Amino acid sequence: MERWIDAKPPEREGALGASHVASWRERGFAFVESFLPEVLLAEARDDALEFFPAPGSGKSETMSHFGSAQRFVFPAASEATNRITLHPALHAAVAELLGVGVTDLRLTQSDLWPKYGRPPSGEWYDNADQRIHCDYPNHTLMHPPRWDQPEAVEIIIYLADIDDCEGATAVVPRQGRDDPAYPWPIVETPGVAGFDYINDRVSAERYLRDRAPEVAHFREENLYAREAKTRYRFGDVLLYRHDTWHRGTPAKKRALRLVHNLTFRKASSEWIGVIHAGWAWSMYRPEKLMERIIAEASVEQRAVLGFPAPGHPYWNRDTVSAVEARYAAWSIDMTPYRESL
Ligand SMILES: O=C(O)CCC(=O)C(=O)O
Ligand SMILES: [Fe+2]
Repeated sequence: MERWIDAKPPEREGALGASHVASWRERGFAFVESFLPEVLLAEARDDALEFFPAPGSGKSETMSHFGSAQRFVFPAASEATNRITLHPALHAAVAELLGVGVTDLRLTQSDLWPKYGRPPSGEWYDNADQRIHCDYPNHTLMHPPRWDQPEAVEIIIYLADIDDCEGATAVVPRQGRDDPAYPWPIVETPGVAGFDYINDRVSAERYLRDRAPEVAHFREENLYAREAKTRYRFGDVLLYRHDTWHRGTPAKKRALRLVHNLTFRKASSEWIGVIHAGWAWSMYRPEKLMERIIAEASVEQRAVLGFPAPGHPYWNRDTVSAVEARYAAWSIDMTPYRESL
């Protein structure tokens, strides 16, 4: 029997509200109806449709399912995806879930991923029908701390509709402290603790049945048997965690499912890496996009990119003037930093 979860609206403008926060903290995810401007999301989708080969065009086969070949990595040529990445409503939602201020968030992922509807090939890295997993292994050097001390928020913004694309995200809602689906540490999964990394569900579970039948059994009984699928609409947002069991499921044949994937961590969790080249790397680009973004951003938005907030020990008269000199050509306003000295 398939289980489905429907997105629920945020409690009010500017706040997810207590029931979403409780869902994220206890069940491992919040599934929220679109709370970002529709026109902005539509612009991001259109930018993506312009770039990615149309399904069935014969060119989509060359496109990896993992990311956008750098095209939509922040800071991207797509202004819309940059504005989503820096959107105050998104930052407020993440801060609400983690229980910290916005200036204590750090961006560690922002990319737009295509998923083309194809039958699973069964190859180990095939992405069509993913094995159930947690995201922490390729985000952090460590292991997530205990459940009640979450460090990061993983985000999928759906830029497509399930009726057109299928390909729901399946999640395993955690049921309390003693839930057998959520033992600790989290090592019963491919790619961790010596198991080979296998993405494809059928191959991964076959491998585990062979190597570690008790692990395969645990996964079958506790994870796959309990997964519930997001009935997503355009703009809905799935917020989950590095320790939430979940997986991507096959997209509809010949469909192109677009999603914007983001991660924010707590500033203090330095062991969670930026999964892209880093936000300063693009400053070599001739168009000087990142310089402009920094100069035009708010103090909070800059902090999320790792720019020290006013009052941080980095700032003194010298550093305020030097950073001003670097960004003056884009009219940066250093007043809040200067006034905090
Ligand atoms: O595409 C999805 O719905 C989930 C993808 C996912 O979990 C992953 O690639 O780690
Ligand atoms: Fe994942």
